[in-house]
Amino acid sequence: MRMNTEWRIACWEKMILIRRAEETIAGMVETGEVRCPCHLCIGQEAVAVGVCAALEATDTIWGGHRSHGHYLAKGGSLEGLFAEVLLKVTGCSSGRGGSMHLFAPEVGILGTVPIVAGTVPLAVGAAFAYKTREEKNVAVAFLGDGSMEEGHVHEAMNLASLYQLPVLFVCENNLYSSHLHWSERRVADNLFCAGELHSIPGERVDGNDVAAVYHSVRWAVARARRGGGPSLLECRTFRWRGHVGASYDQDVGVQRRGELVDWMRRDPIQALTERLGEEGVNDLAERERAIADRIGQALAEARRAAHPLPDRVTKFVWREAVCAR
Ligand SMILES: Cc1ncc(C[n+]2csc(CCOP(=O)(O)OP(=O)(O)O)c2C)c(N)n1
Ligand SMILES: [Mg+2]
Repeated sequence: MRMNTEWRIACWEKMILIRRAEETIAGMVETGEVRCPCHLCIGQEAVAVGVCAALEATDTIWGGHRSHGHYLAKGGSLEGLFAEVLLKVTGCSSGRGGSMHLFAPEVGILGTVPIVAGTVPLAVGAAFAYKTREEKNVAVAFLGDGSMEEGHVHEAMNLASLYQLPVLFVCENNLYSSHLHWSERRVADNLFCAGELHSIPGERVDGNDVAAVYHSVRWAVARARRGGGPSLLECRTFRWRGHVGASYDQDVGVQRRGELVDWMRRDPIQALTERLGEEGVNDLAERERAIADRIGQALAEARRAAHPLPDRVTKFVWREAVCAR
């Protein structure tokens, strides 16, 4: 698709949807209505939207603990997300998973998993299946900068490269793993080079620039689809909220290094809003109201839904044979 005004509006709407949906969830975390742990991606929306805009519907993604944005960007249902964080039966994981276990295989969301870096071998496995079955799909693993410190990432990367599997590793480098800045964990700021040992090309991109992310992913996905093997993309970005929950980290006594103000100035949505204004788009407020209405309706529907009945709560969690024992 051409990156014209229409394309930018579509991306802007997705990013607004993610941000407003997460702000809504943040409010519900604060009031105690949402009780499962929620890791918000506010500030990082351009990565999710830029990546998913470059994928076909049949391509698949794996997300981690901070994946509301990935889920919505790939086309997961808004009501399914709200219902899931409220642990209702209409949730995208039937209310058994909560915020960190989002599934919507019908739109290519094979799952979000809170095991740090779990997405990497899972996506490599999916890509192995695509190659074996001669399907043209590409699998995407979202991973955080902290995930790069898990040993199995390299095992999976090695295999992906050896078999030239159609997989893309999207590292969202928000500079922190929980409350540790990268410089407290690594000797060099070089994550995009992490695949070099495995001959996996790496690139660093401004993760707050949706067009830049899209552009890089298009290239990597096209390469993977024609049998060129895996790629690694490091997207530089920043989460505005704390590691988990609605606050800004202050509650756990951690002061990040004063970067927040700087990164808020680089708000990915504001940048796109300004660009669209320059292009003469003057109905963004109206579009934003329509998104707010959508959110209100989806949330009302999720609130009306039931929780799983206590005697059915293990359904969809274990294999039936295990449950029966
Ligand atoms: C294998 C494993 N180790 C530790 C944790 C606890 N944990 C949850 S999120 C997180 C930090 C992950 O940081 P990063 O990968 O940079 O993602 P971000 O939270 O910044 O999006 C940790 C250590 C976990 N869930 N899984
Ligand atoms: Mg991180």
